[in-house]
Amino acid sequence: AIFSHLRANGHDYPIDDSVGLGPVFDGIGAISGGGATSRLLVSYPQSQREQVLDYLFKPNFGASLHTFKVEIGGDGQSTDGTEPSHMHSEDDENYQRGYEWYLMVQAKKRNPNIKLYGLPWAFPGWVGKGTQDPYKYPLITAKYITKWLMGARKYYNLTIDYVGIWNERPFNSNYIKELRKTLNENGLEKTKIVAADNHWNDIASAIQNDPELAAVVDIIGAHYPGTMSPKEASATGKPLWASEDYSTTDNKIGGGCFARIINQNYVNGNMSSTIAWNLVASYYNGLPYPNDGLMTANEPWSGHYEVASPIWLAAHTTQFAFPGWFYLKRGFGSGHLEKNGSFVTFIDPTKKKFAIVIEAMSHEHSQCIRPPLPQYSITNQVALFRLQGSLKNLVDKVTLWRTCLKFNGPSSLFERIGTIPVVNNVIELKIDVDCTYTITNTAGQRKGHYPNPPAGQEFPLPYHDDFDNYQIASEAKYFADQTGVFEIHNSNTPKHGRVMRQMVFNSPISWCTDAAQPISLIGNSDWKDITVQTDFLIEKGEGVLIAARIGFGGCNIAFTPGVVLRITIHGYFTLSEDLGGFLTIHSGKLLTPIGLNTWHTATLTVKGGMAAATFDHKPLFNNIFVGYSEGFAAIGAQSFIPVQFDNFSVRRS
Ligand code: 147
Repeated sequence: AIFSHLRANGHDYPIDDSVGLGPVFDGIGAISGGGATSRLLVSYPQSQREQVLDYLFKPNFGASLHTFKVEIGGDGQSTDGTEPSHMHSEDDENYQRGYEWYLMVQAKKRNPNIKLYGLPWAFPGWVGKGTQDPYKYPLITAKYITKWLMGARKYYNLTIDYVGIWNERPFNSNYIKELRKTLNENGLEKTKIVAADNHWNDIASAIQNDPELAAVVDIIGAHYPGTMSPKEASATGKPLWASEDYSTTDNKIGGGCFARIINQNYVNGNMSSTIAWNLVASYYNGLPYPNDGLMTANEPWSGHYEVASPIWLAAHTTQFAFPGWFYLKRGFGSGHLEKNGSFVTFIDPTKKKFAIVIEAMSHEHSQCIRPPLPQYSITNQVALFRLQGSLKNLVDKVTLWRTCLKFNGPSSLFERIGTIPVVNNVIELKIDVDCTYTITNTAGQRKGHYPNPPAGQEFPLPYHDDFDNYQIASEAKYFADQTGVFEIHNSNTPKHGRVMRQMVFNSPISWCTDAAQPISLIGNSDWKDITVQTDFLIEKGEGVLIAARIGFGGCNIAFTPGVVLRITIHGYFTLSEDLGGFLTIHSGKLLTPIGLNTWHTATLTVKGGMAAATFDHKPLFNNIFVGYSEGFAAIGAQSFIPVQFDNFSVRRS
């Protein structure tokens, strides 16, 4: 009688598996790559690096991700930089490059059940034999991708659970079949194919019209689906995933976005997995999509990082339900709330454990980067969740966890509120706007915490690196390759020890646009008055670049302004105001031709509106007016050639 009064104020929602279960839940995940999004994380001091990895991957601690998707590096620009391929050329194979291997190992170490998913953005040029088409020789591409999965198994004992086709670019049915065949021939029958990491309709209709394709595609993955999927996609009978989504600044609105799409991708679009781009924003703020991770860690020199709200909104699902559990059907445990917002119920295969995730995000506090979010309004409300079927008479209390995003004060993030009674199989919950709740009869969840990391700090100057203290084939800390790939290798001159070498000798099959000049950035996008110095050696080809005030990177790298000094083996130099070298403002002859395979030293100084340079410690020019701009320091090459760098430094001028 006491409760009948309260119930009158609430809306009734049956939580009922007696009508059958919904789809299998395939987990919540995040992407490293697409591209170079984790670049700075791997240069963190070990303790902070491990802490960040715990916030991301450790079960019952933070985001506790179920799926980890990584870029299969392709030597090309893929958003915030390039990632190295395991095969720079046809006869090259190396499984020590980059940082995705390390991250996958660390993810698995924390959670042996985490699912791994690989997807290429760019491909090395040889895969298309000089064309921009990775499907021209499907068998070559299939073998190239299969080798990456075999390398994961052989060198790291990693099983790749899912592999994709070509990020946000056309798929090719013939290639997908060839990939399946090649995987199978190499003992990778269990790896599932996700297609095609782009739109719904093209892949859905291809599957409908081609039984052989239908037989080899395991999952349809679409990007930024705006929580919707078309009938054509469901009609294939394949699991539907938001295989890339989110990409929103990791502030409270980013948290709101993530909470809303995690639930509504299922409620509206029948999707059984949501994967966020990106895992952790570990790239310079001056690069595209700053802070679009689940959290930010882009100051390896200070060790500072920020655990952001999306971590805790992920936890509302990830710490309570697991891949292999089931969604309850829409209308019987999942759906929209009466006054907007949504709820999703997960049940484990034994039908004894469950979790209900409720989000009540307002429109203005949950907009994602794309697509536009149709207008709606939401008010506080009371829900009465009525447990039926297997959940009837199962428990007399449940635990409540809550996040409330506050836009004029501190939020409460992933708080364990306590237990609430289940009375006559009804759970009553007061739902406030901009809050997310999880109700469960499971235990073990935890809001993980480490003492605050060190305070943030600007990139420290003066800066110097002789590249001697690195593993072969790794990347020098803080350098962010934007075209080409720069790796640590032994110099052919013993006194130079280890050096940084440009390793891509043909232009890649680009995902977006690579510059004609390999280039690696370092420092800060607002540096103005600096001197950049480096030793260099040209093994082959034209020339080397040393630059300051590089304005931007990412997919616009080819068009960046900057102050760029080029030195060629023929004994000439030019100074231009852009990377492309179209805006040359000064040029001249060196005192001596430099030739191949000899070490030289150059400096470029910018101060106020002026630039100056030295070559082999003698002045090259002084007081050339370059205007007032700001940007990163950089080193690079005139084209895709092998060049080496050593004793790199930046100081204030
Ligand atoms: C995606 C890419 O797959 C990611 O690598 C990353 O670039 C991410 C950033 O938001 O975006 O690509 C898209 C880029 C633009 C659109 C959609 C996806 N768009 O404009 O609709």
